[in-house]
Amino acid sequence: MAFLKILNLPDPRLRLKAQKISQIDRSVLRLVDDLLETMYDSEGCGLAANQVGILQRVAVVDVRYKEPDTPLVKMINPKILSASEHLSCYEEGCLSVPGQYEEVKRPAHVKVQFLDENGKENVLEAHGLLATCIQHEIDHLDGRLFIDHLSYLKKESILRKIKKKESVISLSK
Ligand code: QAP
Ligand code: CO
Repeated sequence: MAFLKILNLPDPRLRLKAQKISQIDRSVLRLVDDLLETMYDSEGCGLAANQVGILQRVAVVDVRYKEPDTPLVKMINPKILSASEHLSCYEEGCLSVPGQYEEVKRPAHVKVQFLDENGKENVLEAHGLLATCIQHEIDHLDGRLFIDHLSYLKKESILRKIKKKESVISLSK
């Protein structure tokens, strides 16, 4: 396993759509393991391949620290089959947008289909934080970030803070 470098906003690769996996070979299994290791080392609860610069439809989610009865989810080619009209609200963060957190409203229940590491098709019905986190990670695979769900003003405020941080870093170099 390996720890991969996580890309931060405004890296343009976070805005690209990841490609479907056509065959689950050793490199895909390795990517799943590396994503898990990178997520745990960074104390995250979800990570998508786009965030480490790999444009393939693979993502991992583990919210067991908060919801102990949920499964560790390793998703290849995930797809939302249905989403509830009822919404729920969670404070979200993102390893690619460090230090920024905002409440995001999303469907409270989702039915998601994906391939597991054995190439077996799974259908999972998720609610609570698990449902939110799964949607957040599938968004990454489509080049979307949680800040895209915020009001214009909240999103601009976060982007401004990131720009400010960047300019401070470039001055100190
Ligand atoms: C997505 O995000 C998520 O800013 C996963 O300094 C998070 O694991 C969905 C993290 C919350 C729903 C609710 C963020 C770690 C981790 C940071 C993460 C940070 C350190 C984010
Ligand atoms: Co994220």
